[in-house]
Amino acid sequence: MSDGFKPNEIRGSYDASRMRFGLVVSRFNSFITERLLAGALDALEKGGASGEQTDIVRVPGSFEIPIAAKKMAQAGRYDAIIAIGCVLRGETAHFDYVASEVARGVQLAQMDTGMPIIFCVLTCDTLEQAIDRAGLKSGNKGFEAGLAALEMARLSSQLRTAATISAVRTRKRR
Ligand code: INI
Repeated sequence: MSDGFKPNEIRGSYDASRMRFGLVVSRFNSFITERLLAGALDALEKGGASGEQTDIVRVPGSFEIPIAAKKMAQAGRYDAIIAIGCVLRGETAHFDYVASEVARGVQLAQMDTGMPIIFCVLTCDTLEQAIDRAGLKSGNKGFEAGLAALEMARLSSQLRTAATISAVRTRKRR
């Protein structure tokens, strides 16, 4: 690659100014999800988001996260959404259904709507593992999700602008 070859690089940042965020939080295993929520809000606040720019929506369990997240995305009010839940493996097969459907549903919702939906749903074998990921040994996955939301909100905005610029360039070349 020659020194003169300088591709354009498009990236997000952690700057939340003028950005709106939605958080959908499962009440099931609230001992964990409330800690993840606190971590996510901490990251958003550090990025410069204000309370007025941020909405929290509560749902009964992780299985209900995708439908709520999709409706929030369709409302067109947010720049990014964070989905927060905690699925713990119990004695039944319920875990596998809930864990796989919430992951699939969130991915479908973001692909259908084009809205970044950050996946902050813990799927753990034990409560101890979940506690570790909700602020103890392994940091707070909610905080990491907050950072990802900041970055993806800004990146989406950059990509909208980049698409506009390239459309204008193409029109000029014609
Ligand atoms: N919901 C969770 O968020 N985590 C779980 O661990 C869980 N388990 O194990 O049952 C769970 N179940 C409830 C489920 O998400 C729905 O709310 C319920 O099935 C009603 O649709």
